[in-house]
Amino acid sequence: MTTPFTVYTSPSAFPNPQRLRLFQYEKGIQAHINEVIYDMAPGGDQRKWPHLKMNPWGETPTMQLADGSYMSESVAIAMYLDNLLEGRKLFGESPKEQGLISMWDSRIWVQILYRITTLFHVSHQGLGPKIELTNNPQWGEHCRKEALSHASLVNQHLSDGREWLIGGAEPTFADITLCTSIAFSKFGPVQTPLDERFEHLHYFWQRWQQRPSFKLAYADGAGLAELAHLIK
Ligand SMILES: N[C@@H](CCC(=O)N[C@@H](CS)C(=O)NCC(=O)O)C(=O)O
Repeated sequence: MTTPFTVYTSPSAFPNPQRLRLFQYEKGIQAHINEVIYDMAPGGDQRKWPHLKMNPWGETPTMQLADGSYMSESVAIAMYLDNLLEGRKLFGESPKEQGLISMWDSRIWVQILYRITTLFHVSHQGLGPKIELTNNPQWGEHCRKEALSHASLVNQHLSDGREWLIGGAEPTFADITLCTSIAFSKFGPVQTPLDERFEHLHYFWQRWQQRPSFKLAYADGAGLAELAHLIK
């Protein structure tokens, strides 16, 4: 069977591609997608000209559509596939659900995930000398504090007993962004494990680990010892 979409992507330790990967398993559309996994570090495949021709931003994930055109940005790709393909709508059914999911997703992406990835990039040389150009540990510490203070607000929001950010029985795309933020908060040089700091983020992280989508999406272990049992 030919798959209509090719996604140029990363190992699961990289949080933005991982948002898309967890989305595809949660929605059950993995049969439509052919993944090409890059050597991001130290290889830097995403910064070489064949990839830059597809996405001048030099980032993953980048998706090729059946008509040969390209789309990038995790949210844009996931939203497109959510609207196009059968299955549960992870960006919401009603206008209110869609608004709330977008609200939580923006908060978590801007104030937690982007902060943590910036901490990673400016505090270390994690992607290697071909790519990491800026070293600014003080900025990294500022980002760590911001991520923690916003994670505290999310923890408070989850303290009313709800399982997922907008309530309901199943996770939405905003929950996916939060899940990948927690995973990356534990990664290598970041070492700010949000689930160890915040009780309700701990239960949220445990809840995700029970889901078949999580087990498939993190099947390479994401470089985390606690997920090594998922490696086949
Ligand atoms: N806003 C983009 C961010 C994509 C992004 O930052 N991807 C990272 C992996 S998490 C990447 O490709 N980094 C490699 C690099 O910048 O060279 C999205 O949501 O997809």
